[in-house]
Amino acid sequence: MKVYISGKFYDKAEAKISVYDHGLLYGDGVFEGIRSYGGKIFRLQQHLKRLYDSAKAIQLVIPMTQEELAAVIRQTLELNGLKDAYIRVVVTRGAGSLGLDPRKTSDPQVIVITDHIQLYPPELYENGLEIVTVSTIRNHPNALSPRIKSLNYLNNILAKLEAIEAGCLEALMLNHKGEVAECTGDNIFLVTRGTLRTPPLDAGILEGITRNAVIELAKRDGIPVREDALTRHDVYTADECFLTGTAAEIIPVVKCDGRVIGTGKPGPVTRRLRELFFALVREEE
Ligand code: PXG
Repeated sequence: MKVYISGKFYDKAEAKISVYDHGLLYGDGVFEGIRSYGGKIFRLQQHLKRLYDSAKAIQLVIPMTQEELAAVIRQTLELNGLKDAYIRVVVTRGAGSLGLDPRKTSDPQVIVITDHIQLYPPELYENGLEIVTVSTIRNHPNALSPRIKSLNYLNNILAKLEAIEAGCLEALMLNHKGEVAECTGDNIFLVTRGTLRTPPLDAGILEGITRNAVIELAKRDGIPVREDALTRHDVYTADECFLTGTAAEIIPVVKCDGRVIGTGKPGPVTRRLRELFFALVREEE
């Protein structure tokens, strides 16, 4: 597998960047996770927009245009002969002297990795996942905006560790107001009496591209959608629950904090949206 780093392709084992890169030293950088299905890259323009917006928010100038980066991503997929792939784009602040000051860096690095990803065992997509609310709250939006997809994922990793400690594969994270925010790498949806509900962006969440696609698909299919502040009580008493993310796609949740959600089996709305989603990714480019 070849990896692109700032203008050149390297074998996976040779793909390296400086230990002085502030991406490594401070998590100073941004990234995207993107999927391609049958050679079609799902919503590439939206991923690039989010990447460039994240970079703008941390005053990082990506040293190529969105069009140039799109071309590099396509070239990397082609070189690796990949049609169904997970694409990781990373932009670091670049190597510099020690000390936080981003002005003491030069050469932001642009990295494109194309590979496969299997986040959860296939049977969980059939039977549903169990999640647990963790004590680590999602980053306060006034401290580090969850809208920025930065290289500093410790907030989410701390939550993931708590979930694993509790015997679950995913964590439900609340925001600073105690409302439901999102999971460590996925957005959350509920179905209550036929209405699809998901936390609004001002709950302090990442604006997931899969989230937006699911909202669109539901509306087009005549399913009412509400972006509402949600509580854990809403999760416990929902008829259905599922998570969305590029890596996880759409995965049903059947238990939260020991409470069985709905029938304890993936529900009809979740199944329907999964079908519509997999049809969409195959047809859209
Ligand atoms: N919330 C957070 C905090 C995320 O990191 C999503 C929601 C879903 O967004 P998209 O645009 O993908 O629908 C993400 C993105 C992983 C992993 O290995 C997950 C993400 C990113 C990188 C790695 O689980 N999720």
